[in-house]
Amino acid sequence: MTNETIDLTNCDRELIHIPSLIQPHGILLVLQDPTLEILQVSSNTQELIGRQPEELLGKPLSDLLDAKQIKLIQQCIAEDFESVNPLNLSIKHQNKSIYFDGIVHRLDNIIILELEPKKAKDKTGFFDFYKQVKGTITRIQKAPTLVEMCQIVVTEIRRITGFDRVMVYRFDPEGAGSVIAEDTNQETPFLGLRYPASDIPKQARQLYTLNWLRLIPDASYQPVALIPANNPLTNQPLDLSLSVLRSVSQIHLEYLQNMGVTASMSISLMHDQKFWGLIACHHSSPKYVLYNTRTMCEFIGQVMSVELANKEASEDIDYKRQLKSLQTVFVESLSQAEYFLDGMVQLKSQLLNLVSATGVVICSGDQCIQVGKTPSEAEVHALLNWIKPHLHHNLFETRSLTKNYPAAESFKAIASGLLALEISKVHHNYLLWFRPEVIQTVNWGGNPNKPVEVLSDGSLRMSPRKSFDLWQETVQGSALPWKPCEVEAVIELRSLVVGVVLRQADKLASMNF
Ligand code: BLA
Repeated sequence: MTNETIDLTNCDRELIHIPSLIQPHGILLVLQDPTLEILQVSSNTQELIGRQPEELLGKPLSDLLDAKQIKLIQQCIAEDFESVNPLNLSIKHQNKSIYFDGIVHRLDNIIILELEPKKAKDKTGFFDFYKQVKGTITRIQKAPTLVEMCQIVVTEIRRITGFDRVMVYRFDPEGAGSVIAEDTNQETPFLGLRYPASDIPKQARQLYTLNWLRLIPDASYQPVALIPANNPLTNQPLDLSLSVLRSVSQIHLEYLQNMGVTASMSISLMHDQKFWGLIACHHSSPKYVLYNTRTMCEFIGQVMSVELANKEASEDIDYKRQLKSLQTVFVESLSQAEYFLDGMVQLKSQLLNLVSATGVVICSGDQCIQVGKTPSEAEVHALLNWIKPHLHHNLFETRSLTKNYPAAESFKAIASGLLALEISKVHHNYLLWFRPEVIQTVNWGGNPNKPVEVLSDGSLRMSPRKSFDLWQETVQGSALPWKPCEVEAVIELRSLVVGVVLRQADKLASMNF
């Protein structure tokens, strides 16, 4: 059983954007642009509008919708789709009108129209929407910290939608994630639990950055096929990346069932154009959420995404101020220093404080001065030789050195965290900061090591875990992470110190002369 075989069937490879199936809570129609002839249709039309799919194929859309509605769709096609969705549509069946939210998008030279049934014609307008979200937006903006903002968001989304559980799920740099805010009526909290990166594979993350909201009203649904199965213009499976009804990966449905979740909705959170996390909603019974309500939730997610930058900037504000005043000390002292090593040694306690380190080594030429708790001189020399090819923009940063540099095992207790700065390669000037190991307990929502299943054809697949009960892991060899503001302070220090190094080089050159 090689890793390669598992790789071939792993979660990242599933083509989830072309399942050729939809969820059954709506109808999907593929229309020729601009004639609006029906090219492909989902096979559930009999159940929802009393028409056989075969009898609709090849017909103009006017066979289903009246002239006024057709005109509306034609106008939409000429406009920006996102702003017109949803369309208020109705189809006559046995002298009764069936009302739908029509959600339309373009895919190359075809139009995809999805119809989600609703009880009655929707009369809510912009002002109703505005009234509903206005207070929420103000509260989000006023929240003093990131965590408080997340708490407001989960409470508001739960109030608007009525889900059993609403969470903010934040990704960490490894792609795993933790629940950092929760509002629920369920007994067992998920707050603080961590989930591995493979719970949301790469291609799913990609789709969630295109589509900010995803609704699965009933995870135990029977998928609905498209007729014909392929897009007749391309003879390829229809790309459902932007479809709201796209059928969900079987593995994820199993995952939800194992978790005891019947309905799920998630809203993407983006920060600096990166996928930052999700607002994840669960319900223990089937739950449909109207398109307008979904738009409101999506809008809250977008406002929260914008606010993430502001909240992150105001995090650690006092600490950032402290770092700035330390920098002033460096500017004053270094402007007088003639030699790099002397200048730095005089500032040794400030050097430690600048990044909250417990040890620092100042290297110049073949001399190294150790301050606080650091590895031995010989260990520092060996480490420095290893670091040099691993520097990126003069920096190397890790919170678990043994992962990259196994020789660190012997000194991990005092130096699991390393922040290394190259000041001058030519003059061999380096600063190395260390942080001790902090043994941590990680609370996983179930064992994160996925079981591998052998399928009937002999192939292997990773399967979702069966139990989501608390699974504790003791993590060794890790220090507290370096904060972005600390890394920034070190980068700024470099530009100050480079001046001293140049002065020193000039002085030495003139002495030699
Ligand atoms: C999708 N996985 C998802 C989604 C979430 C999670 C939120 C988005 C769809 C949705 O809203 O339900 C994961 N949900 C979580 C996590 C929490 C939560 C971490 O509530 C924590 C509280 N999943 C697996 C394995 C595979 C896998 C082993 O466990 C693959 C082999 C796949 N997850 C998977 C796939 C999707 C997914 C393929 C995309 C589903 C789709 O959109 O079709």
